[in-house]
Amino acid sequence: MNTYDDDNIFAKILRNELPNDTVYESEYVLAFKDINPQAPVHILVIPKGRYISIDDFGSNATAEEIKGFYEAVSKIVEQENIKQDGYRTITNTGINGGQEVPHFHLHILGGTKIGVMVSKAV
Ligand code: DGP
Repeated sequence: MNTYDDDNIFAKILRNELPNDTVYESEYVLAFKDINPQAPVHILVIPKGRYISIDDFGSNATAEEIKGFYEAVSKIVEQENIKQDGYRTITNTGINGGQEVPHFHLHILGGTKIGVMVSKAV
């Protein structure tokens, strides 16, 4: 997957063609509740730019976009009251990573103890 797919679900959400439950928005990111939550707090943070994966974002995003992304994460964990007790962030990438939506996104999971880091792959 080397070319950004403008028809992916998160691109449609960014264009307001699909609804979402927004918890935070800035010039650089949109953050909304995962449709299939795996924890009491399960938020997806996505850059507004067209990036497929974390490595695409790291290689091609501007310094402002990268800073804006991580500043948003800091604000969201404060806003959602999960900073004190902790939380997990996950970014799935490509086939082996189990990425379903080819627009870079960070899962933020919290509100309870999150289980084992990975299920056994083999
Ligand atoms: P990943 O496997 O890392 O690509 O996770 C994609 C996540 O996106 C998955 O947890 C479910 C979520 N998701 C898929 N479609 C939608 C949608 O239309 N709205 C919202 N809010 N979340 C979605």
